[in-house]
Amino acid sequence: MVAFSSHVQPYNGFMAVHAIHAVCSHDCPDSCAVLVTVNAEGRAVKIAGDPSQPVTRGFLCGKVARYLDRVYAPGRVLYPMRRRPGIAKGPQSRGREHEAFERISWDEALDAVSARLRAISDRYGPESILPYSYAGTIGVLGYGSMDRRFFHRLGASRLDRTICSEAGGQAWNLVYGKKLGMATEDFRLAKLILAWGANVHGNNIHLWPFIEEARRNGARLVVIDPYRTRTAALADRHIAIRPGTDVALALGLMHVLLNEGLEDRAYIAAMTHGFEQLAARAREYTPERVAAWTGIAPSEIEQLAREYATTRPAALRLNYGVQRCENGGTAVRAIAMLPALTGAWKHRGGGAQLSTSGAFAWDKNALERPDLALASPLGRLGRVVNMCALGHALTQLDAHAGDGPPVHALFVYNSNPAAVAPNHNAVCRGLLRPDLFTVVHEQFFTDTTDYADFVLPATTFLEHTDVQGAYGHYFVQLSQQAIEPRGETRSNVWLFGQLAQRMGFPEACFRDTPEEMIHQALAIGPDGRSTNPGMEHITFEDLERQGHIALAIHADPEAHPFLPYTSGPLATPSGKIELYSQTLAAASLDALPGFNPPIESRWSETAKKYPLELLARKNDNYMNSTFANLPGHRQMEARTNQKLEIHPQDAASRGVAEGDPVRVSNDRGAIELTAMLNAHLPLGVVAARLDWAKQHPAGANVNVLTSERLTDLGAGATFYSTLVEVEKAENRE
Ligand SMILES: Nc1nc2c(c(=O)[nH]1)N[C@H]1C(S)=C(S)[C@@H](COP(=O)(O)OP(=O)(O)OC[C@H]3O[C@@H](n4cnc5c(=O)[nH]c(N)nc54)[C@H](O)[C@@H]3O)O[C@H]1N2
Ligand SMILES: Nc1nc2c(c(=O)[nH]1)N[C@H]1C(S)=C(S)[C@@H](COP(=O)(O)OP(=O)(O)OC[C@H]3O[C@@H](n4cnc5c(=O)[nH]c(N)nc54)[C@H](O)[C@@H]3O)O[C@H]1N2
Ligand code: SF4
Ligand SMILES: [Mo]
Repeated sequence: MVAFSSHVQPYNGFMAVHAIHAVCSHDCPDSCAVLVTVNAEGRAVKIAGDPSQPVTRGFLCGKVARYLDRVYAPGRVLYPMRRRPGIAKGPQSRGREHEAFERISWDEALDAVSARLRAISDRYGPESILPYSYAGTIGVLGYGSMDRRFFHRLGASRLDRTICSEAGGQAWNLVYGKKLGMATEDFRLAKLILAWGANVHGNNIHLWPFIEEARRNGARLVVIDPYRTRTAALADRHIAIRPGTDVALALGLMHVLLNEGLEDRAYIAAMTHGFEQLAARAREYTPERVAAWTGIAPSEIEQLAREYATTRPAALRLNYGVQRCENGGTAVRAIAMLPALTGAWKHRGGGAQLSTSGAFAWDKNALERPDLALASPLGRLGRVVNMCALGHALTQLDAHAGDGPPVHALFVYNSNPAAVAPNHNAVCRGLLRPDLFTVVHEQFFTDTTDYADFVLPATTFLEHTDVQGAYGHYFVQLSQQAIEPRGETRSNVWLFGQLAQRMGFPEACFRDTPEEMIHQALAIGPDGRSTNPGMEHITFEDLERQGHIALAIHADPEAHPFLPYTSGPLATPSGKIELYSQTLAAASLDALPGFNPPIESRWSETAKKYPLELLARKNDNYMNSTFANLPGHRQMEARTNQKLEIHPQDAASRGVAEGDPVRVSNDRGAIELTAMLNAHLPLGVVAARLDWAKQHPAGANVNVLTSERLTDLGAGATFYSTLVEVEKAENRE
């Protein structure tokens, strides 16, 4: 364990303390720099933001400010556990998890799990083993390194990690080639900020002070979101667009600004490809047509277009909210084109940010070692299974008949699929299969551990070392281990290294230490510096000393502000910003953005039976399903816990009043919630929150309603394209 700054001070009069530099590893754009104060007994006694980090500037969100409640929670899984003989899988042991499992040693656990995986691989082929992980930690090692090596060497199926950002990511790359965006700190220079499908206050709080600074200097904030988030409530204007209609709005804005000659011809000529084709398409999207889809008045569309095109600098914070609809890929493509038409990228404080992750060129090959698949029994990389269709993969046993065996073993880590995956009922049916072997590496007894054969104890970011980039800023940060792992908790790197050795994999890379792997991620060269593009000035020792180091593009922002997409060539086929996509044309897809209403929307046949559009939302004080088990965090969400928010008119027409129990249902499932009237919702739109299913009296969560249908680009999840009906619960037969 290496201390970042080990200044010894008196604490409580007796004990020595030191502060260690860590990084919040939760799946959040901010990747906060954290200082953990540890007392002489090795216990973390304080967690705070590191004031020296230029973006996260010394404060933490409400969830992580209470992180010690999580690390030291009485419910932590501290030891390897095996399901007791005779205890069936499923929700019936909820609340009695410690009785359903028995404690075993790590040796027993590793032996038993590796033996079972080997037997399943021998019998059904290695692709019958499916890893299931997402972003429990976004540390570079914890997210994907030793685990990938292990599963490649095994020949297991590969998971297509599409549940979050793939639609938007692919869409952005079709337009710009690479996920870059304006520097977060530069939002303070903007005069107009559009937060489009971006709950800044809830999900990206460290951008908020920069927005506030801009507003103190005269900037206006406009929020485009069907839901009145706190961000929207605090904005100068909230445009409550109907879900899934952003493509139409973006094209409508283009229509107006092109009609009025407000585009930047010089920028368009220099930097873009396909302008004439896009302009022709945009001509079809008159404000009147767009108003009919979006529910936004034509005059408001015109005003927004003029304001956006004539205010400089104009900043767009586009987040992943818009791409959780069936047409979400196209929505991101269309919105991303707006700053290309107005030339907003040219001005510091202008442009857009969806993600900054494309700037971090980690050495993924060294970390993940896809070459190890050649040594697997399969002799090649395993087939790919889309994580959004887990229910399908586990229940339709011939689903993969064409490309491999059914899934017989599921290895879950960094994720809680029995809460977060769409079509929850299908997922749970799959997890209940008696012939499915399930291992879960976790910090807590989640919804998913209810279905596990083995539960293995995982560390938190205070208990392991990692290196991290960000998708909301341009700093590389080292996260140092602050405390000894509680109980027998172990990191992802340790677990998969150990399992590989039990499987008899001879490759030396399975014995790499975290520090060696950080060197590999940075591709440290002979002179001690990283050889990754944009990181050449970074050494491990400097990271240890400073905690955070800006990427080269952001090393001296005052002298050389980063203005992405202002010079070429870009990483697109044409080398330019692609308003017309040759890639899509070649795939026989629409090369231009065009509006198609989602199948699950008010315009579809299904809406006759299920007329309400549901937003199955995240919580400001949880991280997806993380924190939902902690009483302090639940208290912070008490207002909306297990509520169904509904417009008063939609409620009245169903005889529903505030506080009534309501049944929310569709063909996939049903859940009982409590009605909460919300006049800020567009008519026909309802909202509910993601929660642990086991927190609900009937063991359900909103994902009983969401579908496994995939987005138009990137095969992503469509949580925000869900049709339901609502009735008073007493009306049930
Ligand atoms: N506190 C907190 N922070 C988080 C998370 C969390 O759960 N809690 N999750 C993290 C994760 S995993 C991610 S991916 C990021 C996501 O960050 P965001 O992209 O901000 O995530 P969402 O909350 O999914 O969506 C943002 C907003 O989009 C709106 N929206 C839904 N449908 C539409 C639509 O059709 N059009 C438009 N214009 N808006 C729409 C939603 O109402 C929501 O308020 O946040 C991260 N940060
Ligand atoms: N209805 C609905 N569903 C959604 C969303 C939504 O907005 N609405 N959002 C979707 C989105 S954007 C995302 S990204 C996904 C998120 O889905 P997940 O990535 O599954 O997110 P979490 O719910 O945060 O669960 C992460 C789990 O990893 C565990 N964990 C944390 N650190 C470690 C570690 O170091 N090792 C191991 N082994 N485990 C660890 C945590 O304890 C936690 O239980 O959810 C999706 N599901
Ligand atoms: S969840 Fe996000 S805002 Fe909160 S501490 Fe972590 S990185 Fe920072
Ligand atoms: Mo996400």
